[in-house]
Parts: sequence; structure tokens; C-alpha cells
Amino acid sequence: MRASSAHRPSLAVYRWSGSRHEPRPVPMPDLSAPETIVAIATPPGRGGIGVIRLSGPVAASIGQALLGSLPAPRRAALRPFLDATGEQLDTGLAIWSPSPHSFTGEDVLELHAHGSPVVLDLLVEACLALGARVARPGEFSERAFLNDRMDLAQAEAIADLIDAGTATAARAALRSMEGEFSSRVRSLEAALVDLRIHVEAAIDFAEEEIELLSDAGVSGRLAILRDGFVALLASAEQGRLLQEGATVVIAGRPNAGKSSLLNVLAGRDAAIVTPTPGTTRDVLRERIDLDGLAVWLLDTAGLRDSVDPIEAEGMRRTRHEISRADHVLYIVDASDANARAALVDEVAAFPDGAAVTIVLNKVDLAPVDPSPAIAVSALSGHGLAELRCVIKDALGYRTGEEGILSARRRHLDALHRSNAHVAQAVARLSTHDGTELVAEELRLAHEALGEITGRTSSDDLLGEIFSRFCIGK
Ligand SMILES: Nc1nc2c(ncn2[C@@H]2O[C@H](COP(=O)(O)OP(=O)(O)OP(=O)(O)O)[C@@H](O)[C@H]2O)c(=O)[nH]1
Ligand SMILES: [Mg+2]
Repeated sequence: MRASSAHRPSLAVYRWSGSRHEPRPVPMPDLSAPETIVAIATPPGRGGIGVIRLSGPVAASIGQALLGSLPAPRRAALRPFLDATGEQLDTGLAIWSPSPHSFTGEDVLELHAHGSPVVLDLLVEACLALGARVARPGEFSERAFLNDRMDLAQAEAIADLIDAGTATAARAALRSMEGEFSSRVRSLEAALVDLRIHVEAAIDFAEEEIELLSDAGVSGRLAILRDGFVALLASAEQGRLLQEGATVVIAGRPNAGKSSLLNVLAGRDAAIVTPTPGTTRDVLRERIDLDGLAVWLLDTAGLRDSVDPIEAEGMRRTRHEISRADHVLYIVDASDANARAALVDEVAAFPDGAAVTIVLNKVDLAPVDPSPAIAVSALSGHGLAELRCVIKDALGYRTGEEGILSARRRHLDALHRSNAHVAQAVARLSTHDGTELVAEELRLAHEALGEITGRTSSDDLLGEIFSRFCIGK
């Protein structure tokens, strides 16, 4: 078991005494034991069912008090749910999962009550009165990680599955949650460990150092390792894109057809469309599923010289969104010769590094040579399938790939750092820079990889990761 984060003992623990109206306080037996935590695991609001989750050493005594007796392990049992004084609050299913075969690895009790916020709050209060405390966000998953029930990347994948914006993103998160991403990281780690053993051994036999390294085929194995990094980085980049989604801003002059394009791509009448230039003032967001990738499309106020303060504020917001978008579609009215002529200067005024695709709209009115832009008609639907492909390409999203795994920026960062250390090891080996330096690079590469699964992660990082989970997870 890993060292767990700080645990404060609860002030009083109540154990069901047998009398229906007098909970009897009993001293807490083991102050060093983790606290028992409780949370409502289902979303706020009314629903058919609401689930309470309890985990920790006094979950058993709380269960006995609330249910009269504990059900058989891992079997759903229909029970009356009582409060701390023995009064019945509800009837529902109880599932008792004693340690270590539970989600957290601790004793876990789940109560499936009716989804009434009042009843669920009363049940939580009863658990608090009986010695539990309210769980922090992500604390159940944190305990599962600390108790070796899953590694860090798997725990993160649970949060990603819950947050998934498309079915493809959910499937990718599931694969990572089941450990596919971690096992690919571990196989790179295993190859690194193997190499480290040979390199460290060569240091111990300094006279035969060079022969030992070439006998073990160290440089060939380093090359194979680097291929492994390239392949995993490519998968992880796709996984990150799927997990995070992307933001695409639709910008251009007033009346170019930006709102019409948003509506047709979103498949609903989200934005107001009129023939009057300057219709859109606020930024409007619609989420679309682009072959499995969740994309936020932003419709914006048209850009032009204007002294109207409302329009000026709208344009300020447009520029702000352009500056932080993953991609910009710059819409031009193809039937407006002035707009086409001004295009180059307008795009040149974009912030440095902004990725822009020029989209000539209204080609139903004026057939144009689209090169190097793309020609569409929001009205007739011409060119829209191609536009979707252009957006996917621009975002670097490849469809049709089997086995995409979910991943996060933090994973990519660790992979890049580890890969850079391996590259350094290769360089030092080829220049006979000293086997110690090669060994050190490999050690650093190994350490960076370990951050992904949590083998080498600081408490600060863990706190940061789990605090972003939802309550009850
Ligand atoms: N013929 C034709 N008309 C279009 C097309 N796209 C948009 N329009 C028309 O152009 C006018 C302006 O469309 P909007 O979608 O409101 O344009 P916008 O760029 O959002 O305009 P602002 O919000 O004012 O900046 C409307 O009358 C639309 O019906 C198109 O592809 N072909
Ligand atoms: Mg508009």
C-alpha cells in the first residue's frame, strides 16, 4: 500500500446500540486508521434512484446501524434504511463489499435509495452521526489508487469516461480505464529497466565497458525503444484530443453567413440569421460531434469598422476567442468582390500563430475558384462534407483508427520528457560520452515514465489530479 495522504481522526464515532432512539457514543478505536468517508454518488437533483457510497473502517458498523445487519458480501439486498436513531428513512438496495475486494480496497457500502435529495441528505447525515465524514472530490478514486486497486492513469480515465463528450471519447476512456494505456507505458518501462540493467552492469566492469554494451545490443534496443515512444505518443496525442475536445471559431465580416454555417453544422437553428449585417453580437457556443471528436463551434460578431459601442464590444469578444481557438474558420461572402479583395489583409491581421482556414460561402450565388480556400454554401449544403474533413485535418484528428486510448496533457508531457532523455542516451552512447551519463539519462527517462502511472508522483500532483474529480467518485 502506498503512503496515504493525511488523515484526520473524526471526533466521535457512534455505534448502533440496539436501542431504537439512543445512539451510544463509543471511543474511536484506532486513531491512525483512515477516516470513513461518505458521499452522494449520483448527480444533484431528483431521480429514480440515488446512490450513497461509504468507504472506510467504520463502514461496517454504520451499515449495521442503518440496515439492522450487513447483507452478504457483494449481493444486492433489499433493506429498510434507518437513521442514527433507528427511524426508517427509506427502503432500497444495499451492497456490501468488504476489503480488499471493493472499489477503494477498503470496506465499502453502497445504498441505492430513492432519488430524493431530502432522503439522500438524511442518509448522509445518519452516516455522519455514526462516524463518517463527507468525502472530498475524487477521494474514493484516490483511495483506490493509494490502495493499489488501480494506477493513476486508470483513475484519471474514470474521470474522463464520466466527462466524455462523444461515444468515441467514452470508448477511448474505457480502454484506458481497463489498463490498455498503462500496459503500453509499462512495456516501455520494462524495456527501459532492461537497458538500465545492462548499462549499469557495464559501469561495474569498466575495462570491458564498450564490449559489454555492444554485446547486449544496447544501441539496437534503444532504437526499438524510440519507435515504441513514437507509436505511443501518436496514440496519446489522439487520446488527448478526444478527451479535451477542440474549439473552432467562426469569424468573418458581417453578413458573410457565419451564423448560417453554425446552424447547418450544428444541425439546429441555434443562431439568429437575418439579411441585416451586424445581427450577431454575443459569442454563441454549440457543441458538435465531428466523427467522435467533441468540437465547440463558436459563432461570433462580424468584424468591420464600427463606432457602435455594442458592436465594438462584440468584435472585442470575437478577437479574444480567435486568440485562444484551436482553429479559426474565416468566412467570406463569395458573391462580394470587395470582401474577396480585402481577404489577404484581413487574415494577415490575425494574431500570430492563429490557425486559419478560409471558407468561401454563398457559392450558390457566385461560382468561384476556391483554391486555396474551400467553397461552401450554408444554404444549399454544397461543400459541407469537405468542410468537416478540413476541420478534422486541421485539428489533427484521424478517424478510423482502432483502439484509441484516452490520455491527458500531463501524460503527453511525461512521454515527451522521457523520450527526450532516451534521445540523449542515444546521443551520448554514439559519442562514447561516458557510460555513467548514458545510465543517468536512462534513469531520468524511467522516472518520467513512472509519473504517468503514479509510480513516481508527488503528493502535490496527486492532490491536484483528484481534486478535479466529482464528489462521490
Ligand atoms: N444565398 C446564400 N445566402 C446565404 C448563405 N449563407 C447565408 N446566407 C444569407 O446571408 C445573410 C446573412 O447570414 P448570417 O448567417 O446571418 O450571416 P452572419 O455572418 O452571421 O452575419 P452577422 O451576424 O451579421 O455578422 C442571411 O440572409 C442568410 O440567409 C449561402 O450560402 N447562400
Ligand atoms: Mg451572425
